[in-house]
Amino acid sequence: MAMKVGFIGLGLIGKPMARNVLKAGHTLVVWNRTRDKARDLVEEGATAAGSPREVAEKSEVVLTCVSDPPALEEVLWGPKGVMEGLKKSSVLIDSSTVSPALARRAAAACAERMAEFLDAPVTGGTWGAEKGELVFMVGGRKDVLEKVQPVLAAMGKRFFHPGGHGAGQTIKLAMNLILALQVDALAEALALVQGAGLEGEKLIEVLQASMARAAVLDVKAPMILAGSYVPSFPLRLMHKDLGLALELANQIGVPLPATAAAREIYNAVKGATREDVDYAAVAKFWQK
Ligand code: NA7
Repeated sequence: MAMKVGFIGLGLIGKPMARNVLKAGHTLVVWNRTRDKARDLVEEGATAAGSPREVAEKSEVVLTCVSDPPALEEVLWGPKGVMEGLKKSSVLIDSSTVSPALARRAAAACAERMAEFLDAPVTGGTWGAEKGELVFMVGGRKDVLEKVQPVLAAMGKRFFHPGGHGAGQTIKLAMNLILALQVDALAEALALVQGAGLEGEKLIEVLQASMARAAVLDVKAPMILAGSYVPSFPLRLMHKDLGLALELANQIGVPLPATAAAREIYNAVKGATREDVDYAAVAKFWQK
């Protein structure tokens, strides 16, 4: 069933997601802060809106995928924001990674407008977004998730529903905490092995045949060994996610000591690196 879909935030993940919505036959209205990024989608059949409000006015389903909490607040509540135009019975789906508290605030604002909300962060990176094979973690009502399935199915292959509003974001922050620590641990172990005069590849070979085998090894170990960090998932966003995990942990009184230590390392590399790099660049902390 074709739906009227709006998409706000055409970044590394957002744009391929929006393109797949269009390819699946839905009507697509788009808005991006830097307008040029919408141009190719318009050539492919989307309509460019002048503001997030206009996107909302023209859509049954509004998707947002922006960098961080301030960016989401800006597109939802800023001047000409989504909340000014959101239609009754429409569904706002946020695929940015933000705090569960912000997700619940967005859900409450939608409810005031008789609209529905789902927090729906994703995993799978640009590769998964391009293939339409993202994995979604969805917080909100199950019947709303079912209602927007025709749209989500264009972008993803698996949909988990861990609970009510904010649950998707909670799971996403927990997952990214693990990825950040895994890559940090890999970088630290490589520093040990290389510092002892062995080739890093020797460690990777053994890891791949051991209990320590993990998917991040396939993608991130070659980056670290080559010292080449073209962003697939930028370090600035992983740094943001670690901050969000610690913020949540502080609110609910759960200690996350390893995450706190890792965030300091990501913070040091972020502060010392001018270009946009992948989070595997955390290894630069040990590379002199
Ligand atoms: P990108 O490629 O950094 O894209 C970020 C997007 O967010 C991009 O469209 C930005 O617009 C937009 N953005 C950032 N700040 C604002 C403000 N203040 N107002 C409006 N729009 C804004 O990120 P990804 O696509 O890789 O990731 C998106 C989310 O998914 C993020 O939460 C990840 O953690 C997961 P721009 O083009 O810069 O004008």
